[in-house]
Amino acid sequence: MKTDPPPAKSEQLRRHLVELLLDELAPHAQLPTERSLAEEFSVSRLTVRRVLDQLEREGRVYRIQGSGTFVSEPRIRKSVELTSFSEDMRSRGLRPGSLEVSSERVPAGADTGYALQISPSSLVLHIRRVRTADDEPMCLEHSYLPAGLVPDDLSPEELHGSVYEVLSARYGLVLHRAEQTIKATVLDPDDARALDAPPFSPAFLVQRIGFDHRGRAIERADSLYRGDRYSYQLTIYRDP
Ligand code: 16G
Repeated sequence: MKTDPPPAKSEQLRRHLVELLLDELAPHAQLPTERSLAEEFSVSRLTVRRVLDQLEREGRVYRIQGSGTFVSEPRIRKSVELTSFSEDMRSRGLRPGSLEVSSERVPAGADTGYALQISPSSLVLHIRRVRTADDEPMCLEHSYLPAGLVPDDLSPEELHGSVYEVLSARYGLVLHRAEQTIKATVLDPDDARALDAPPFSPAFLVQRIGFDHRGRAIERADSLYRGDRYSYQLTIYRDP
């Protein structure tokens, strides 16, 4: 029987380092020295350097001259993860809540139907909530879920807590990807009252269409955040 030849030593070294980076070393931890890697894998230091150059180009490690090679930060930081309001607030050390909760089944209409890939006359569950952080109004949320995927109504307690947790526990619906647009806007008097903010004060409108693993659109949402209480933090990278 023909077997594949063993990978070249430089490839073995590369695989070993990638495993170390993925499983063992924390961001900013130092990698073994070039000399010890060269000895361990019986390769020249030039070979080690080439493998490290490649990892550096991929953004997996960074080097500090005279000090050594270190593990880079992971590319996706918490702040750009696809989170729910509840997770977002908890990660900031705040207690999430909801006020003025209502839900009703209504026809999707043209825009929501288009976003959710259903006909305008199909029903959606429209959930409206004022979301709070440590009891302070932060965000006014309108969420539209296809009634075909969410056949039962949510109880008042469920609507006050995390809707994403209910969707996952009850229907196995889990957001995998979302398309999101952030716009600057001002609060009209009704929205300002709900958010306990002055009329026409600045706000962010974040519009989300969320998809599950199968690519089905499972939510369209408009979240209106008070501009004085909320900041949107992104960590962005330039390709190496
Ligand atoms: C976030 C989502 C909103 C979703 C909600 C669920 C944005 C812009 N919007 O507010 O679409 O309905 O989380 O939060 O991120 P929950 O699980 O705490 O109810």
